[in-house]
Amino acid sequence: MGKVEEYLLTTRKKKGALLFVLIDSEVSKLQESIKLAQDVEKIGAGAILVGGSSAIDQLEMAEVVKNLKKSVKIPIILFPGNVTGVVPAADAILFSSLMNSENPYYITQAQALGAPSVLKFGLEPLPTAYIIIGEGTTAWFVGAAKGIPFDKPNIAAAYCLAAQFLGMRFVYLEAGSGAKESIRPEMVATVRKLFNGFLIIGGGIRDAKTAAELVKAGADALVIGTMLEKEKDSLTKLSEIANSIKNLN
Ligand code: 1GP
Repeated sequence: MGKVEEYLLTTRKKKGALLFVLIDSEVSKLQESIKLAQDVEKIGAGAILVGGSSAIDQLEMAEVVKNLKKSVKIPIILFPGNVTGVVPAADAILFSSLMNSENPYYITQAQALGAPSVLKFGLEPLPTAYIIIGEGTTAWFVGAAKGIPFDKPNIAAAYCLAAQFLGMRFVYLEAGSGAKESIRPEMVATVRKLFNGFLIIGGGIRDAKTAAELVKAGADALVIGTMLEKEKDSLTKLSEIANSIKNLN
């Protein structure tokens, strides 16, 4: 097990569920991204994810990652939507297979194309099953996903069990960036009963109540992106979310 994985598991055990903040290098300018990372670190974010399903500018992303790495102590974890999302200087990468894609490119081919760069850059691969819930988001469209309906927790649980049997230690249940609806706590609870690994939940999480419900249901980490880009007083809201999930389990 690598350093980042050990840090995530230890932090989860000692301090409760983690908050991951997603920075899209194409949405925010470099200085804004650095400031955001520093602010969210102060609030208690456990890691910064860099990526997004439409990220195409590899040079820009490499520059953002390099600078973020110098600016904060929490791990910088790549969250690539394609091989272009594999850049140097990060601590780790969500080395993901989009389990419910209908296009094999997103299940194994992009992974094969990106793996040599992961090795070359010395990135810690976190073996992750990426599973898209619902429809209509960029991740759903770009990844050609057969979105699992929000009200079908057993289907999600079956995918997570399959991921576990395949040796993946992380699952990321994704409603999609800016999703109107976030993953439901019922789905998280159903998955939690079967999946023993690290469970990441993201997409459409904007408030403390939802965050607390998801953690109570069994999430190990929540990903917040759009709320920080779009809402006023977003850092205050992030603090509320951080407080709401403290000491929950
Ligand atoms: C997207 O799950 C992440 O990949 C974050 O979603 O932008 O809706 O917070 P939001």
